[in-house]
Amino acid sequence: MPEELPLLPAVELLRPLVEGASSLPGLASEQGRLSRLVEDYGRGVLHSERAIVVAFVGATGAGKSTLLNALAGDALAVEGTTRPTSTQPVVYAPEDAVVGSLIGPGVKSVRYRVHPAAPWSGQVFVDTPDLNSIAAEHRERAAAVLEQADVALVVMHKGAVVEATQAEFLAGFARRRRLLFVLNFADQLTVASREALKSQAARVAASVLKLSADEVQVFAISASEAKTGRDPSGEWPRLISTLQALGQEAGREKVRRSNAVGILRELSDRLVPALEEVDRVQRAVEASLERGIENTRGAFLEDYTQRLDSARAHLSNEVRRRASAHWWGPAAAWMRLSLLGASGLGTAALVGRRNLPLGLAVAAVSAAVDRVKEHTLSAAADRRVVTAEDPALVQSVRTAVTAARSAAHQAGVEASRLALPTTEELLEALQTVRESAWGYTEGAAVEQAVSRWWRWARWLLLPLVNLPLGVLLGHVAYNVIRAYVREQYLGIDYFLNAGAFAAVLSLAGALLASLSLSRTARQVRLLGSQRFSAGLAAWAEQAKSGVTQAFAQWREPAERLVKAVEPFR
Ligand SMILES: Nc1nc2c(ncn2[C@@H]2O[C@H](COP(=O)(O)OP(=O)(O)OP(=O)(O)O)[C@@H](O)[C@H]2O)c(=O)[nH]1
Ligand SMILES: [Mg+2]
Repeated sequence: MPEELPLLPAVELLRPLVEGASSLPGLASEQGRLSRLVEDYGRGVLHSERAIVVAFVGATGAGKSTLLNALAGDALAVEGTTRPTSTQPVVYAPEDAVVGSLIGPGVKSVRYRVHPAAPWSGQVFVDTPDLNSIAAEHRERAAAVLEQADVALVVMHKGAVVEATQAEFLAGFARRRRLLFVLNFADQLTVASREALKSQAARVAASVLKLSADEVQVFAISASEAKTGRDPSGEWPRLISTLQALGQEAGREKVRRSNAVGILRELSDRLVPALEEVDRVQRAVEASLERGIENTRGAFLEDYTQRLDSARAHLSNEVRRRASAHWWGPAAAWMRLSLLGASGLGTAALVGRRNLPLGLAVAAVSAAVDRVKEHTLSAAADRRVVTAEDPALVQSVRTAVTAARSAAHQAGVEASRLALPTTEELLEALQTVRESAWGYTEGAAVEQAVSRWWRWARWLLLPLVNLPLGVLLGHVAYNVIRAYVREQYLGIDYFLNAGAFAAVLSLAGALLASLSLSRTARQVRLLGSQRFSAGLAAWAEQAKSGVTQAFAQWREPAERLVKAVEPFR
């Protein structure tokens, strides 16, 4: 039973992921290479039925063209004694084979007729010149053609095994492609020197190309002798059967699959360090933003506490007003007033004893003044707490943003990539936090603190204030009844006196209640600061999470790609 192999991911899935991933820092310069890898992958996966593409690679004069001819059983390529003989890649393809992107500028294409009797005909052969012997500007082209081969036959002359210029290219090729090594000129070698050269070649190939020893197969043959049917080393049939196995359907599939897996591994090898690099950048940017924001947080909280302090009078008014709504009895009316309003009404009561209309006038004026004052206080508080902007704070936000930007810049990343918040955005969000904290302070915080006060005041303060008033009321009632019974007349002065006394008593009660509320007003400010502090924390979190999200989005394609490749590692 053959082992179940994981399904290769579709190239349509890989392509956008690779495109997305190539924006990672560290991969920008590899963009071209990465997209070539994907195209290469696509060719292998999509066209696994196509004839295998075999590239002949090696030093000039090693016998590449001769070996090609020997395999195809025909004089396809030009062999020569002049060096170099081949100067451009030539693609030899059977008449019905699809060659597609193999052919391009600087590449010659030749169609050939398949000889059924030939050792290994029917493949697409690419005869390449020695990379050393062609002009530098054509090397790229030759390398690009080679990159598209499924298998490379590395042909070695007696002495030269793998040359430096070839080695670099072949090392890259070997990571994802099948390589076969051919030691040519076996007709000129003794058995001993053949074996010595073969093992030397295997050693060098393994170390230079980073291959394991069992991946390096070296065949000692003579290409020129093979053309005439001779086989001085006896290794020709083994080479042919190895090649034939590659060319058959199962072999082709195996080659293409392992090539595709090689590409996936190479992709992942490039992405993993790039992702680590992004992690490093992310840590640096986030740490810098975090530091900057932490610094501003302390300053903003202190500033807000000061703002609340400056709105102290307004908040005390609010507390008194809310408390008076719970209260019952005549003191409630006084509590609604500020000290100024209360003393105005107190005066009115005293004046009223002598001159009622004047007293009423004083009361009306002081109530009106109190209203206006309250309104002014409230507007001033709004302005001081919410609107006023402190240049030092604006600067501290700007510093935080600039530091994060320069951290990104130092890591070689365009700050616009990272959704770093701007100073204006941060200040705007802060303003919202301030507004909502102020709304809470004026409303719910007052309500909450007053309820707490009312919990004890209703049992202690309320009876204390209302008891003397009750006694006075009882006394007046008693006098009225007694006067009625005795048929005496109680003058208006008596009632005015009693009324004034009641007013003074309730005023005293209201003052007592107001005094007991001073702790409550402090509590309101504390609750307000706490709310602002919580809002600030959320603000900081949001600023940071924007950056974290941007990084996550940036990394996503690369991460998905690495994950898709995981089963093939
Ligand atoms: N004695 C001997 N001569 C060989 C053998 N293989 C090739 N030759 C000769 O070596 C010379 C060079 O062979 P080519 O096939 O042209 O070499 P190449 O690798 O294609 O060289 P370039 O095209 O220049 O890169 C030719 O004269 C061949 O006849 C062999 O196995 N034994
Ligand atoms: Mg040649």
